Amino acid sequence: YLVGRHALEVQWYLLLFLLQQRGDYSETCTFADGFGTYCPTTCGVANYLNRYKPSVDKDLAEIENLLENIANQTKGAQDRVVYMRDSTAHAQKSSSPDLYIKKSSNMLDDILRFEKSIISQESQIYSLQETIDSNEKRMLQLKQMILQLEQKCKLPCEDTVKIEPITGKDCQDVANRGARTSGLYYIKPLKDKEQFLVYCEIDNYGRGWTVLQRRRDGSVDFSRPWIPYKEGFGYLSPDDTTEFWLGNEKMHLLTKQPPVAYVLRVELKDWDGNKRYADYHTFRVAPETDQYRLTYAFYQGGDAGDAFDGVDFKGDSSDKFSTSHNGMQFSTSDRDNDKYEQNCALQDGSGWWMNRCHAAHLNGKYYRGGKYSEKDVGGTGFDNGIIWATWHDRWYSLKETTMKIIPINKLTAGGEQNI
Ligand SMILES: [Ca+2]
Repeated sequence: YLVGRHALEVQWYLLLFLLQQRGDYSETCTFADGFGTYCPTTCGVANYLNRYKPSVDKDLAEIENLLENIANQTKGAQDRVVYMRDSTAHAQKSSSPDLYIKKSSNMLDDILRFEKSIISQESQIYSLQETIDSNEKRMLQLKQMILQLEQKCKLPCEDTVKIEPITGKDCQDVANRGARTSGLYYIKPLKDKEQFLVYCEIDNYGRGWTVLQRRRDGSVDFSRPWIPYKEGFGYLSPDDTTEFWLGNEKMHLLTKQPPVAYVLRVELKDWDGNKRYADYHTFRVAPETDQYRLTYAFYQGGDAGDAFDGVDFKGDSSDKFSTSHNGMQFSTSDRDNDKYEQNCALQDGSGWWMNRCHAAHLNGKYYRGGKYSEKDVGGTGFDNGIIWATWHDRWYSLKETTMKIIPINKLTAGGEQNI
């Protein structure tokens, strides 16, 4: 704006100067013909110059000033332009506009991100809605099941286990009274106060075995203290599919009945399906006051060997004498009646007629596959499997065992001795 104004002023002064320079009249000069009528002579020009020189000089000086001024202004303007250009470039490079661009692009990014998260949340909401729907369906099904169960519960209670109606003082007595099928029976030994349930194995020859112990699959924990071993534990089943210990007290009541003497048959099955047995004549379990001591008259036979008589284990102090079982009291982790400085039943996690400790151990820990090692025992070095050491060695745990009794006079009934 300033520059423009000064430029106009300059033009105006130049015009004035030119008009003033025009001199048609001079007092000191004479006209020359050759110069033309309307053109001043050199003298006229000189006069004209002399006359107007001071004011022209002045004007020129003024103009010079003005020009200088303008030049200054122009320089200032140029400087300003340069400054503005530089500052614009600078601003574009680093400062505020960039910041705003950044800010706005950040905002765009944010918007994009929000859009994305909205979309993903929408799909989450959708899948959650589906879950809710399926849960509602399930709840509906459960409610229906509850209703059905409630209706069932309103029905009178029924015993789903079939218990045979015939009873006796043992399973042979039950068989003698006409029972022909194996299953669950109540028996009441002589001098017993109340009857109890047993599994009776009744064969085609009319023999009735009363089953005292059953191992089949390791489903029952045989690591139990004195009271459970006294009263019995595990499960009786009408189809002989479950594991149990009938109980020391019941064994005592059964085997003390005069004048009957019982044979104990131990039946064993290994992991290859081989079966063996061992019979013991006049098997008895003493009363609790004598710690349910085991006694028998002699080993009556069988192909499993007489492990109750102990085995000489080479390589350690366990010999035949200290691993025999006849005459041993019953021991559990909480009642040490063994012949060992320490507690065999505690070490082996079982209850048994422990000596120091055993060659037969039918209440031992259940090891699948048979062979086990000191490592499996947990580094204690104590053989704690289901052992019958006259057949498989003590680092082999048997798959199935049965302990059952029958009156001696019935053992050979039907001419069939082995099962
Ligand atoms: Ca001891």
